[in-house]
Amino acid sequence: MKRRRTALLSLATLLGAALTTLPAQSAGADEVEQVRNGGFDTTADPWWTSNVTAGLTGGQLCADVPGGTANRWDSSIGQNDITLVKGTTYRFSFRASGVPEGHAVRAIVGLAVSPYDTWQEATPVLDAAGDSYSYTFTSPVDSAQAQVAFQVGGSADPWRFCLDDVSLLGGVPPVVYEPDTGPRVRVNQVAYLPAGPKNATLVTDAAAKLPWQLKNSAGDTVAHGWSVPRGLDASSGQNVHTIDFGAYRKRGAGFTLVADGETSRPFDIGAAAYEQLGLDAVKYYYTQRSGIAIRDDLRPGYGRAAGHAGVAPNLGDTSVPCRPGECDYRLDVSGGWYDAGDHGKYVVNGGIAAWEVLSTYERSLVARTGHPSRLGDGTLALPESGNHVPDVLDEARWELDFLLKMQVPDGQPLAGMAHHKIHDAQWTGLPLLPSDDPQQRELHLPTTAATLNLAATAAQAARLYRPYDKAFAAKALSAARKAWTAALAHPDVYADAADGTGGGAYNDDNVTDEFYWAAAELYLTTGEQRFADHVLNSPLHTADVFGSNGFDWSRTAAAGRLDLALVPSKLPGRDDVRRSVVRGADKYLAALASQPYGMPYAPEGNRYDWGSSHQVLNNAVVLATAYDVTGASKYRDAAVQSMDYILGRNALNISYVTGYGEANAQHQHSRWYAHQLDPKLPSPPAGTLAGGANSSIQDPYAQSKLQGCVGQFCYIDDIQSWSTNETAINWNAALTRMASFVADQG
Ligand code: 9MR
Repeated sequence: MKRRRTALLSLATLLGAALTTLPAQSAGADEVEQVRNGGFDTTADPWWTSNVTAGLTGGQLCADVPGGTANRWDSSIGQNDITLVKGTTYRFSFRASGVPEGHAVRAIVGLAVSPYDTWQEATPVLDAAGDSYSYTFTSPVDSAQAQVAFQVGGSADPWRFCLDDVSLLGGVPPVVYEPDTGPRVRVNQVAYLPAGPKNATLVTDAAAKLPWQLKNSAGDTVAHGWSVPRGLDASSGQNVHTIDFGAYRKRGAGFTLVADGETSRPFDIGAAAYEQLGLDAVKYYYTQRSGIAIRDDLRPGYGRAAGHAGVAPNLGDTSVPCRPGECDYRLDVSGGWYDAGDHGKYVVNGGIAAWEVLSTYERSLVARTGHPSRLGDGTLALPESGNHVPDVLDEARWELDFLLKMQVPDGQPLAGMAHHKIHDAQWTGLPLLPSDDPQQRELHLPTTAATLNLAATAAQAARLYRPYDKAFAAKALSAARKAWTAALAHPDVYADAADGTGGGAYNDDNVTDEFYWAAAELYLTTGEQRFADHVLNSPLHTADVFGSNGFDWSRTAAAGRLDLALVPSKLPGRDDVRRSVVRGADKYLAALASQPYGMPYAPEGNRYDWGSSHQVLNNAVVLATAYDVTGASKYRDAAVQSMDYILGRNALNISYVTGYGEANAQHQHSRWYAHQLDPKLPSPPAGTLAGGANSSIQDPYAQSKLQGCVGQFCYIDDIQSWSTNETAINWNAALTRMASFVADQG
């Protein structure tokens, strides 16, 4: 499927649904069959086949599918000339079987001609006995060139596919998507710290307080009390109570909380899960690496060939041209981390992600509760483990080396600036292993924002790697200085907002914050007056940089401010800097107190932003930093409590971290953790954060399920939903930093 950035579609796209959904009304009278001869009783007409050997067998169409093809669409069966009417709801159903078992068919309703848009797709895994499948969707378009197709390619071995009873019934009633939110008692499904806060949220219509019981794994009540009614919660549209069981401090596993006749999902009281999460969140980056084979012995189930290492069918990344007409050199920009579920590599997002991973380590060096050994050599099972360098630095180095390669070489126009990004010329489909990507890779024009990301992270790297690799530290610092000078000379070169084909735009027309952040990092590393002057003269130095949406790749001033507060320096007025972080934390503390789900996130107009789960975490980072600065337990408790929302205490009763919590996100949008589309591929590794609720639901799949969603409900754990359910290196960096902080409080 092509991935697109679309504006919100009209209401006509509303209400597609899959097997888990419920009819909203009874069937109408005008249901019209769109498929001809879906029964295959006497003939296969007018079905077409491509690269299969097909014939009628016992009233069904069976096809021998050859092995050795790469893509699903390399072998297929279909019917064209189908007309779809925009706003009409269709039920697409069929019966299918496969031998040997375990092969999948990609069943689509889409455009029969380029660009082959798909409006409904599903990829069920088939068994030998056969099963019936049914999906309902509403057409977002009028088309007389639609097709129904069954794509069966992509298997190494031959197999046999049989199909029957194909139907596309128009005019059926729309269906309403109902997420399965489990028990109404919402808890952190992973763990509460023994000495930490313990809160839960109860969804109930009751107006008056209700009794609750905390039960241990044997079912004995170990604590009890009363809920606090909180009324209507804006973030979810639910009536809720809160439950505080923080007085209970004994360790254990398998606790549940009971209230209003409901039993919560189980959870632990202990710190062990956070020590593991602190590792898994960083281990995530190894399997995001480009340019190196991923070793299966280090990540069982995740081994794969090197992606974009200059080996066909890849067209990159060892010698990548600019887009046509934009430069006349090529760069080796191999390595780095893939940004997200796509194969793109973006300096702005790579920069902030590397910063937050490095800052996790730097915090552990300077904070009173820091334990640098937690991420030390040998902790992350990397190829570099055992080299006497902390593993977290080895991992970040993989990205830093790439960022340095993105700098325009001496002698070229804009020398010293950084190319904004490198990615495929066109969006690729899912699933697609990095090593199978056949697209042309291209460098996009340098920008000031990318240049300052490079300056900031390379400067930070210079001070952190100095004890381990003096040559690299010196190289990084000189690249940072060069980038800074180039950014001053070209202070307003912005990425094109329309440059979103084949990769994200990551455009940002305000780089005052990137200048501030880069100056702060350069100052902290060098102590030089000119960088101090830039920091002190920046309008952002005294501004409130802690907004409700938190910091991210486009709002980077907080990165500078947090480091100026934490990393020792002689900056005049440093106490004011530290106080400003505490004032920011006070705002997040107030937000958390106002939220019955207890997260430090209350976006304006209740509009959850793209990647909201990492914004919750980044707001928690400000709380954590206020604790590091002041030692006041209210900030530590609030930071720790913020994890509850991420790990299940939320309206959907889901943990946004793969592998953590009884119900956790597992289908994040990714071209290679695409288990949902191809059973031979893995799910995302444990410790992968999903983007989370996003009120703008930019992708068609979310639009088909979530129209009209309220705040927290704007999320769906499906691989097609790239606007609510992607994985990304900057988001996992926020998880890295917070998981490490919480582990340190255990
Ligand atoms: O996280 C990014 C979000 O803040 C932007 O609004 C959005 C549109 O530009 O892009 C998001 O980042 C995506 C990037 O563009 C491409 N790789 C996947 C990223 C996560 O979805």
